[in-house]
Amino acid sequence: VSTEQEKMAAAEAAALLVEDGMTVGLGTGTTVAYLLPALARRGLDIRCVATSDRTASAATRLGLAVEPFNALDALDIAIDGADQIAPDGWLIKGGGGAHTREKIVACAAARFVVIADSTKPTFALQPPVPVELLSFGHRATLRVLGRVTVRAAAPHSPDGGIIGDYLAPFDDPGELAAWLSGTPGVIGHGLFSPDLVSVILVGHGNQVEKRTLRG
Ligand code: A5P
Repeated sequence: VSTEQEKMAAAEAAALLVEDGMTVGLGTGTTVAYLLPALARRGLDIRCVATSDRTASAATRLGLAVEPFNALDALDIAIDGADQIAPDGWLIKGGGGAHTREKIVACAAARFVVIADSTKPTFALQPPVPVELLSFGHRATLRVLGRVTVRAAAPHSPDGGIIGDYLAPFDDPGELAAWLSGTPGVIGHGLFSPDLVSVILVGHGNQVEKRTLRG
């Protein structure tokens, strides 16, 4: 069974958690790419918001109703991928640079569901940790942060922030998350706390492992 099949299996399991009438946050990435058709096939009456233009266009093409997030102040469920998943539920996200929007959407959702293939769980999170910096004074922010590289391919987020990757090794994701969040000029970072996460669905071969962190 390939990684792609594992992604698809996790995404299809997540699509089954969505019910008629729900407001749904759609994540970004190659795993979410399998979620969108699975959700569209269910033919539910749902209202969606998207964490990226890429997801918004793909969802719209499939017939899902995507609204600007400013039209809603809370979501019933959000479903998204992850780059790394620690045993205690800490995540690293933002490989695709959409982590600031992804965290806002995850936080707005009553249930945040993570979907992944079996390469994503890890014993301990490792750098890089994606960051988004305010453009104003970003060289000074970079100096404070120390080991951050600015992405060459897609240095800016759709909100104009500078996307980079924090590269220094760390032991405690909570401590690093608090320090990054407390540093002026840092708009967002890709460390997602277990407090945000409801369910983690990981494809393992033909099976989907479900871990429930909260109901
Ligand atoms: C996008 O910014 C990321 O947070 C993705 O959700 C994450 O990188 C997982 O992506 P894949 O599903 O493509 O692995």
